[in-house]
Amino acid sequence: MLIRRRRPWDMPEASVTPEALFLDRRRVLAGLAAGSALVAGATPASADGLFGGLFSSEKKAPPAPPEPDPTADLYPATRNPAFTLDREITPESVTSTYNNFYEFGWTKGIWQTAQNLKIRPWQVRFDGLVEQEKTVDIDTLIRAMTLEERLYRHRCVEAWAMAVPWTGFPMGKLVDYARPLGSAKYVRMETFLDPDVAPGQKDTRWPWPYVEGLTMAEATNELAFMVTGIYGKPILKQYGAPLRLAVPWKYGFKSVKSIVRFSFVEERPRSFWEDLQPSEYGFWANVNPEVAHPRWSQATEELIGTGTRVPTQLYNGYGDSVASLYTGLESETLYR
Ligand SMILES: Nc1nc2c(c(=O)[nH]1)N[C@H]1C(S)=C(S)[C@@H](COP(=O)(O)O)O[C@H]1N2
Ligand SMILES: [Mo]
Repeated sequence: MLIRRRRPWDMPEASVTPEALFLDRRRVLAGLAAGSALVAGATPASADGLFGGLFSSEKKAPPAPPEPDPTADLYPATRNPAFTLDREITPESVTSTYNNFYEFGWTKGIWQTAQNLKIRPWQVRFDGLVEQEKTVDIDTLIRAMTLEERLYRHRCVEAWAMAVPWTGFPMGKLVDYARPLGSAKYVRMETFLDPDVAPGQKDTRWPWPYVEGLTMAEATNELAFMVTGIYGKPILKQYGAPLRLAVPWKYGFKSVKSIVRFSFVEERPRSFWEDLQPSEYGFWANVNPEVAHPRWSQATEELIGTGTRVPTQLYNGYGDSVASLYTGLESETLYR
């Protein structure tokens, strides 16, 4: 018989998201050995005592008013008719209060804590295999691009889904701007690192900063989209302002938020979730209803805010655009 005893660092079941459920034991011990302030200073009696003070905002509320944004004049951008959907857009009141952004906490209700993030000034670094490494101010970068709106599906590996109107520009344009060398095989993307504003980053059991990667072919696919806005306005902090990725044929964890660095590299980058739990989260992470996550089925998905479930689609419905990226790669773990 398997007896599962609650350890002091376990979260109460109801507030645990499947992505964060495991916390591999080696890391827990490593965190304890390192004397992580979070663990050392906590009241061991309950998980609420451990995390409640940091990650407390679960209540539903309207989105926070955006600060004056230096690029506000660029919104709303023209909708690109090539990217529309057969399902309704999820309301802003739902998507702005239901987020995964572990830098700010373990629950879906991190939107208030995320308001601590300072998004100006914001510098973006381009380095690695490029003609010339450079650091660019976010507003300079955004104004060098032509913004457009696209309606995209968004499917989390936890089997929930949304449909959102992103504003941004194709990642292919960002790759052109970076001027990578022919030897570059992957783009590695990194989120900011600042434990003073992002309490989750104080927990040394996690491999911060958040890292993700794409092959050059994926990054330059027409669907890969750099997001700067949503609902016809500059993007709010909880969605990953001021610059995030949207790769809608992949599970949501690939769509890295609040990016500060793009590195063009020869070796496949090891991403945040892959580093944490390689048996559950891989590099490719393409949506596939027939390949279950080790702990749950991916056959259906909950449409957040509607109370209904619908069948999951292969490549989240984007197979026409992306299936050819994976021919010849059948031996890889493409769907996790
Ligand atoms: N830096 C960073 N990026 C991230 C995450 C995160 O925790 N940190 N969560 C990912 C996951 S698991 C999902 S499902 C999406 C959620 O995006 P949303 O909150 O805009 O719906 O962001 C992804 N990007
Ligand atoms: Mo996710």
